[in-house]
Amino acid sequence: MVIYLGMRGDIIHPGIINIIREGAKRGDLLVGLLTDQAIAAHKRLPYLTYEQRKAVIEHIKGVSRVVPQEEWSYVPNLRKYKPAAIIHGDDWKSGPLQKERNDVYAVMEELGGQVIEIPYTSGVNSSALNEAVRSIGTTPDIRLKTLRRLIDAKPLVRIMEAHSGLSGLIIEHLEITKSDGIHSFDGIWSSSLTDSTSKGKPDIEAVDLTTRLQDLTNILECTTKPIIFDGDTGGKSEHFVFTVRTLERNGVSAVIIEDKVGLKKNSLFGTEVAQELSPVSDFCEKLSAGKRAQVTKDFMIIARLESLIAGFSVEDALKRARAYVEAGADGVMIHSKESSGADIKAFCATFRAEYAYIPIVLVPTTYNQFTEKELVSWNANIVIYANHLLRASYPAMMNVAKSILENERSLEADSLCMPIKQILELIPGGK
Ligand code: SPV
Ligand code: MG
Repeated sequence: MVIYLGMRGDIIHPGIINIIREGAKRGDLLVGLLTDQAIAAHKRLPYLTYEQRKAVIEHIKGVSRVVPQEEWSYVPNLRKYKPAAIIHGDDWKSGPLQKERNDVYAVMEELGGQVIEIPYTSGVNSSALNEAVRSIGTTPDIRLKTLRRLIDAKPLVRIMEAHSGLSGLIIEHLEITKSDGIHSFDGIWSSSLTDSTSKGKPDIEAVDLTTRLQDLTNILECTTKPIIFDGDTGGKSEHFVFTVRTLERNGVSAVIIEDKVGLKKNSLFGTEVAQELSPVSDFCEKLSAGKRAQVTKDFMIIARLESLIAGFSVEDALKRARAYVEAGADGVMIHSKESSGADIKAFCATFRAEYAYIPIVLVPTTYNQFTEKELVSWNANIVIYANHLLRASYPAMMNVAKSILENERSLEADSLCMPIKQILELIPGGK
């Protein structure tokens, strides 16, 4: 008889071996291995890919067969494989898996099968193990690949700007629990605007690439999540190929370059600043040179369309997007200052009708009334919150500075600040 066991299979510990042994004693153990898609809607992506996890699990003694479990719920697979029993640790009687447990009982009763609950192996704390894995960090190779995995696994990949190690740590660790699971940021935007602003410099490619990369190193050193690098215009093709190789070597997942020429100016400046677009063929040549230069197949070069910023039409953006995809772009970012979102929405609809699988990146700074669910309905794949942590930090610092000036002491400002004890504990190893 067939016994079903659903699992993530990322960290193998004695508790898992015990449940496999118990299952195998009772029949042929069918492992439903959760896919990236099944996990991503509820939790952080596993460290290993589905294929890597499968290769491990199918070689564990007692496992008869491994099949994908494509949903968080066990129910679809139980209906599909109709096992005689499902086996699970009894820890799901309380906590976040209670609903899944109730659903499993209902479907097994319907199928005339059994639910076997095995006492949870004490001394094994999977949250602690997960935390330990996180503290080991990552390798450039694993980090680099994660962005493509996330794009495949999630309806929308949520990226937040970091301009320092500290802001990177917020993105790395912040998690909130909502009714549909744990929400967190999936990755990091290395923004030219916030990086240069944090140095008191204008966003005009004045902070050179070497300095940008030094700042990026601070973020790389204290985070594991994938990084998308704002490559400005990419410079000349000859320079861009070096940028691509350097980013790739460091484990950055993607670079976005914009089709502007002349002195680069931030796209969100007022209309008084004229923005000049690159000739299509020059930009295509730069994209192709970058694609030829990359070593892995996973690194992504994303073409950023500035047509709407420079006052051209959605049709112009589409024409350019077609050419850029033809030249090898792995994705497109469409930008706009328009607050209604109508131009972006129109672009996305036509682009997606023509290209079913090329990722669309949106940066809803000016049209921020739309929720992530709405952006998904427009066919976006990645959302970038491009400057918010930096913009939040400035007024916070300003208030404290003003309070100290006004009161001629820091007592009143103290409640606006993080307690000293907390800041000492914030960075691991700081004590
Ligand atoms: C940045 O964050 O530097 C960007 C996005 O390029 S924007 O500022 O919106 O142009
Ligand atoms: Mg920028």
